[in-house]
Amino acid sequence: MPVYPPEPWRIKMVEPLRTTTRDDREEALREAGWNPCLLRSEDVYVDLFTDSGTNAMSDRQWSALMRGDEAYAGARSFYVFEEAVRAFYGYEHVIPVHQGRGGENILSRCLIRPGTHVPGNMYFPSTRAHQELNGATFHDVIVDEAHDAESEHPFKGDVDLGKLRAVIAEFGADAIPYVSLAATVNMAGGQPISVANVAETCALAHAHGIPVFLDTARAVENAWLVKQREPGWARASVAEILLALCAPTDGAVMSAKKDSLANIGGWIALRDPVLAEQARGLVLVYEGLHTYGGMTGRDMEAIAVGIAESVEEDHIRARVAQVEYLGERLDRAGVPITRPIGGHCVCIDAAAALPHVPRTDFPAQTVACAIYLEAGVRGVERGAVTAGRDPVTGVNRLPKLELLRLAIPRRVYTRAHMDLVADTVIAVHRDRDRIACGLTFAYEPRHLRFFQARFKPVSGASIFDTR
Ligand code: PM9
Repeated sequence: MPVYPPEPWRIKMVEPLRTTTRDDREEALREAGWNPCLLRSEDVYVDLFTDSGTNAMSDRQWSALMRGDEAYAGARSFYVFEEAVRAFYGYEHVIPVHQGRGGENILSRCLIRPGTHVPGNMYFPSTRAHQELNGATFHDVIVDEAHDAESEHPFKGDVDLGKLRAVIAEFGADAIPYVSLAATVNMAGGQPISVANVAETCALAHAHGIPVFLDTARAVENAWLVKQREPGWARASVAEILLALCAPTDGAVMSAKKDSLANIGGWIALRDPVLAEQARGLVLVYEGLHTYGGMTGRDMEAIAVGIAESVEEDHIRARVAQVEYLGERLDRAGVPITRPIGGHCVCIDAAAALPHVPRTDFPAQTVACAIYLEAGVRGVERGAVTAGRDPVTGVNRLPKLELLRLAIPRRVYTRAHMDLVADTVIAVHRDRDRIACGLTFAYEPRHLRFFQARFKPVSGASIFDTR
């Protein structure tokens, strides 16, 4: 059995869970149009749909909520929040937003002009959607290994500098408003970028006058993986590595719903005072006043505490170890997963697991349904459904990775839950030949289609139907 280190917390409050029967789940999934995203959470037993906003707050965070200053303008809580972001991430100008995509909207509107090009280390759906809605084309410049589930490359989030150079050479620096980096890379399975590669990417971009912005949603998890894997960083603290990751970049967009152990919130953090002033102006239009950005004062207080807790080594060690435990259990049982195991999730390589389901019939969405039916475990498709259509040609994108992601909320589930998830996935994989067909769209929304799409089995009434 893989190691499961004890958690550095104990449980003070519980949220009862409802258990369901197979019949209950079949009915719920049909009503949800074969899209686990449309299930009611009461019909889910272990919810690994996302680690975003699903974290358990500490008693210190709950206490901080009581200190929330709900003044409309200039709330004390904003200054507490601002100070925490400055201290731990190292950027001067801190602009609150309601969550990550609020920041993506503002940054894209500030910098992107129609016809421009944004290179980045793999796309993320909401990030790319904002870039495309503002008229840019995204270019994936991540290392090739990131698209290979089996590659053991320790830094699958790294930028391939040759690919970045080629994009700059093809379109010219003037047509590139910024480079969009992420730490860790979610769509590759929570894979880290090395400190050295962030520095090299920034040096190359800056030499052409192109700024670099970092998606820091899971940069603390990235820092922990740097400490484990990157030569020269083993003795540094996670807090020091986090600062080192951010230091060469021009700014960051943050969803505080991830690393920062909060249920809502985010920020844009910048070095350039002129850009910061422009961003504040748009925050006033789209989010709220520039000292709350769509958050309450108590949200900002809870985030400030969460930021400090997120870099505590006992916390981050246990958090990533829980993810590794689940991944190792699946790996040892022969379930194909993305390797190395990432920071926030375990991803099942659904194309490898269900070779008899064509890519166009969405094998990862199909596996998501199968594991829900088996035991009420919810994951999310991260493959062709999430990739969507090319906005210009309308053709379905077919990414190399066809993954079913199991994202683990922080400080929420126990080892017994992880064992239940592992046993469920192993059972579905053992009986995979019983899955007779994949899924096809019954309703396909235009934007971020994975959230609200409805499906039907390609043949028969169920994915298990052999007719
Ligand atoms: N990530 C996730 O489940 C939540 C919704 S999926 C669109 O992984 C990165 C790297 C993310 C992310 C959300 C956002 C958007 C930006 N960057 O959800 O708007 O993983 O706070 O953040 C989700 P918000």
